[in-house]
Amino acid sequence: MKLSFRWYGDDDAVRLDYIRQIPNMSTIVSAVYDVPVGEVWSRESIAHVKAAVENAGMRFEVVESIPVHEDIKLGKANRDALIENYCENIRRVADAGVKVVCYNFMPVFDWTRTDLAHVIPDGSTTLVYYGEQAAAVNPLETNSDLTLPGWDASYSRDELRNIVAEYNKLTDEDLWENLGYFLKKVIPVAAECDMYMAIHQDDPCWSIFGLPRIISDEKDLDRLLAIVDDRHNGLTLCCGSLGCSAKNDVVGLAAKYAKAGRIHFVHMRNVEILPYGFEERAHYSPCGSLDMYAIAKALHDNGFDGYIRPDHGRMIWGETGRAGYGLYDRALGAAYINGLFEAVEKADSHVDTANER
Ligand code: DNO
Repeated sequence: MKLSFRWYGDDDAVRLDYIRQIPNMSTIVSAVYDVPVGEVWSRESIAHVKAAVENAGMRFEVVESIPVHEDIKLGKANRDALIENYCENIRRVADAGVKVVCYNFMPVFDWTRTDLAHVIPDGSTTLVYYGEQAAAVNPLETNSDLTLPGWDASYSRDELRNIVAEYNKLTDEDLWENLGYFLKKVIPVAAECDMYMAIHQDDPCWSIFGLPRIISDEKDLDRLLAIVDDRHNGLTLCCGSLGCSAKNDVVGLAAKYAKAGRIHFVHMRNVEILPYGFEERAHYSPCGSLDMYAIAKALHDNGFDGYIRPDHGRMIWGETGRAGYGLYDRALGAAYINGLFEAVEKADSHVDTANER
């Protein structure tokens, strides 16, 4: 397991030298943020991120994300040029030493919550999704000023409405077709550069604001992996995205896809499933619905040796900042991940030693 941490570049209030002080922290997950979606990243900007990370004593080996332009997802006439730009970005980050690219294929809105600072009994604040609040934060139908770090803020409300109107004409099957078209062009380039593409599941793993969403469960993941049956077409296993629905057995999925060699990146996060939605919780298993030990063991036992990062944290100890992406609670998550993996690895080596005796 290679422990990693997401960093939003020079504008991130969380400093690289602080991240470096988390035990076992080796890798920074980042991206180029100064180029509009769909365009080619300059080699200078990529080199800038790499140098900052390396100067702080870590490696820049995971990109999260190279965003997929909406016109690719919509299958529009200009998609070939946009896909060529995407491929060029893969080549460029590969040249800089990046090994994994995380991306998603969610129409318009990336991860979505209905309250970014819900106070829980211990006094910390967390991100929640309550079904009954979803309509109130729908930026298409309300004046909600909700924005999340994953949303592309460059669209005006009218532009959003137009794009959504285009998606409304698309069926799930159309979206699958557009994803297939994209993968058949991108994966061969990734394979050439030995870059592991790692799709992120829809978060939450159901349709929101009436938009199609197709990467939500085991059947979807099987279908996705079969489109191009090559290890370079792989997954970011996002425990919290899959785990916010009881229909997904995250431990079973971790075991299955790790065994197949298709998980290249893991987001570790615990959530509490509620009858009306879910709440993000501290990473420790008893704090939520997921068995984080069992997930770590399933990954380890099935040969996973890729990158893991703690996912969103609560805001604790008075910290303020980017929703889900403060330092303190994510650092606690990272320390916990270290503990889980030390336990499963040592338990294994003790069994081996006992067998040898
Ligand atoms: C949320 C993140 C997502 C993720 C993208 C990948 O915190 O996990 O925004 O980066 O979906 O493209």
